[in-house]
Amino acid sequence: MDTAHLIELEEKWGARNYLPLDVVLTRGQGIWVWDNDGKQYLDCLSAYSAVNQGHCHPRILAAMNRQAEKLTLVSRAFRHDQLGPFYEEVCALTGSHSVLPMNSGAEAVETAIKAVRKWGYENKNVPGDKAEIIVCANNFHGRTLTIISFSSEPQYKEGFGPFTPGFITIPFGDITALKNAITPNTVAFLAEPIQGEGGVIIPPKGFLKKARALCDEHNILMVLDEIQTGLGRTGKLFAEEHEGVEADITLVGKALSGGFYPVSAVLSNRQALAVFHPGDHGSTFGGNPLACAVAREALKVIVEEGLIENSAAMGDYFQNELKKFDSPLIKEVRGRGLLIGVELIAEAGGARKFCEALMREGMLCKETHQHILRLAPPLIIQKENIDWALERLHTVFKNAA
Ligand code: IF1
Repeated sequence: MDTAHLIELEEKWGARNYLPLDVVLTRGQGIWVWDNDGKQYLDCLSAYSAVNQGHCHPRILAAMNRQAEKLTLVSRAFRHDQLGPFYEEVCALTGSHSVLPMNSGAEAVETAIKAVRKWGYENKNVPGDKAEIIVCANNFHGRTLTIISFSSEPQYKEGFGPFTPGFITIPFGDITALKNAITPNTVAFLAEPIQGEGGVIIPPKGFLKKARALCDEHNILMVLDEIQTGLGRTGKLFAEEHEGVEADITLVGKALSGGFYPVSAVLSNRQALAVFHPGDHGSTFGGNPLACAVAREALKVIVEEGLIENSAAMGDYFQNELKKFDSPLIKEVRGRGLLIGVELIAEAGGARKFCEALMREGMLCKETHQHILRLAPPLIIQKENIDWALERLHTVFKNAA
């Protein structure tokens, strides 16, 4: 089918809740994707960090095919032979005591919210329906009603009320505000260690560590959303490691499946997940055999192929080279590992047109907010590929100046 017609079909039949670049992809391998006309692109988005292992990774593909021929779904009414090994492996790798598998990132966040509320009622004597969770402005944790209830982005909320109460918002990185927001009813502090959609915002050094100390002091659970930053993206297994912090609950999704399949998980270092009893929570697809087989292999690939180390090394290289750009359009280059934001000055006319220009040059990325270009290639990227990307970026910035 020709490309224009494919786009037409989407526009005619689909809800208009996205405004994608007009590139129709048909194939992916490693860091590369190809469109319907055979044009090749370097993927610098990695499906928002879900394909950290690269597109159609052969090992994960093989694991998925093997499992798909044997058993895909039994529901949690029965046990199956992939679940226990997945639990053990994910807990061993992440140093967790227990795990609860779900499908999407938003479901993992919702699960954590339920867990910390119940934990608070059972362990802190918080009066019924009074639990408070402290969150950060400029957050992104997903799209469900409860999650958008504490979004600070008007567009995510407008028209969707009424909202879920029980959330208190502080400025991201403001330890005094966190301290002042704590009440006897506070059960948890929920944050992204680096705000991805927020514009690749790294909190002031020491913030997470001080937040950890406050949580300990006031018997509050620290919940870190590592759905985007986790599993090697920032050059560590988890971004929290950059500050030597361990959350009580860590949320993972996206790359947990290498992009093959929605798999998410709530990882618990304390007894927060112990509040769940049979019947309290669940999901038809959560923890299914196919998901577990895919996730097991996706995790092995991250470790055995050295993707965390490569992310750190290539991320440093990419960032340093970007910092050498002397374009007047660039306000700041920042990031950790291969989660990189290039903030443009307001006069640059918005990051979207840079994404469009880069697409014409054979590079796919996505703006975040109006002025920030996000660069997040698969973690398997090599130096020569980054040099290739830098050339394209040079051309686009030169033409735009
Ligand atoms: C979309 C953004 C990224 C996330 C964090 C939870 C979730 C996400 C830190 C929810 C999801 C996705 C959602 C996707 C685009 C993408 C995104 F721009 F919208 F914000 F990555 F930056 N926590 N982020 O980043 O996970 O339920 O989607 O599996 O189009 O909404 P999910």
